[in-house]
Amino acid sequence: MSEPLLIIGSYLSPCVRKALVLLEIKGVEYRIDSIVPFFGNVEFERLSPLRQVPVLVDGELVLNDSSVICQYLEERYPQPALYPADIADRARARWIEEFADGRMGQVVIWQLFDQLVIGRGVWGREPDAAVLEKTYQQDLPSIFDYLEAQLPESGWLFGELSIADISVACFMRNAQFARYTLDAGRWPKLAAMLERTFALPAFQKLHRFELAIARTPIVQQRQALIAAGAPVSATSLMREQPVRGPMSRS
Ligand SMILES: N[C@@H](CCC(=O)N[C@@H](CS)C(=O)NCC(=O)O)C(=O)O
Repeated sequence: MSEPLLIIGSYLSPCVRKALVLLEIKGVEYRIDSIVPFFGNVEFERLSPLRQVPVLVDGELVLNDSSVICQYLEERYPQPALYPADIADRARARWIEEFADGRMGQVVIWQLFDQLVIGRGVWGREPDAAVLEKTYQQDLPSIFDYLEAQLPESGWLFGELSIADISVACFMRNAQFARYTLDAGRWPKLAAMLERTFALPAFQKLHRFELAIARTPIVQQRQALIAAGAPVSATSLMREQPVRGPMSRS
């Protein structure tokens, strides 16, 4: 029997979450080494030259970048389909995924989650009030205005649930961890889409493991996940002291 797939990267990373949601919805068995990328060891750096998560290991195959990984999972495990069948919709769904990874990554992760959670938890750094102010007043609203305009009156972005809805929701989960509440009066279609996405069994299951580590010191997270019943890998690529990677904006 072949080894289950391995995902390297923390349950609290939005890009890791995207890959995990696909694995869960497609019913694929996997193990996870839930490390914060800054704590990856030399072997992690060999597998991930940018020192970023997620990494997917499938036998001899090592893949980096959540979009590359999700595309691979879709092709390797086509059912249920999570990319629209229509060619134009499929391209637009990939754009929304790119918008989430790129712009939401910049604002939700680096200007919000990093400021309020990673900065304090990993580097012992206090948030920059000016960055937070601009994030709350300008950058987040412009992202939500754009997404609100893309959404239909009801339902998912492209008819059925797709990588587009999943990608947006994965980043908004981190906004929640940074104690941000979306104004459902101002962005009602986005709020409704997120509520439906977070109610999916895959998101709910992953959220239990996210909560198990959200307020747990990094060195104790592996044990906390084992105790919570997460499919933790037999070995870990974690080191003791954090280091910044070549792409780090933290
Ligand atoms: N485009 C990449 C971005 C990956 C990424 O930025 N991952 C973050 C965690 S969400 C990370 O590893 N950050 C550490 C760093 O950039 O040094 C993807 O979609 O996988």
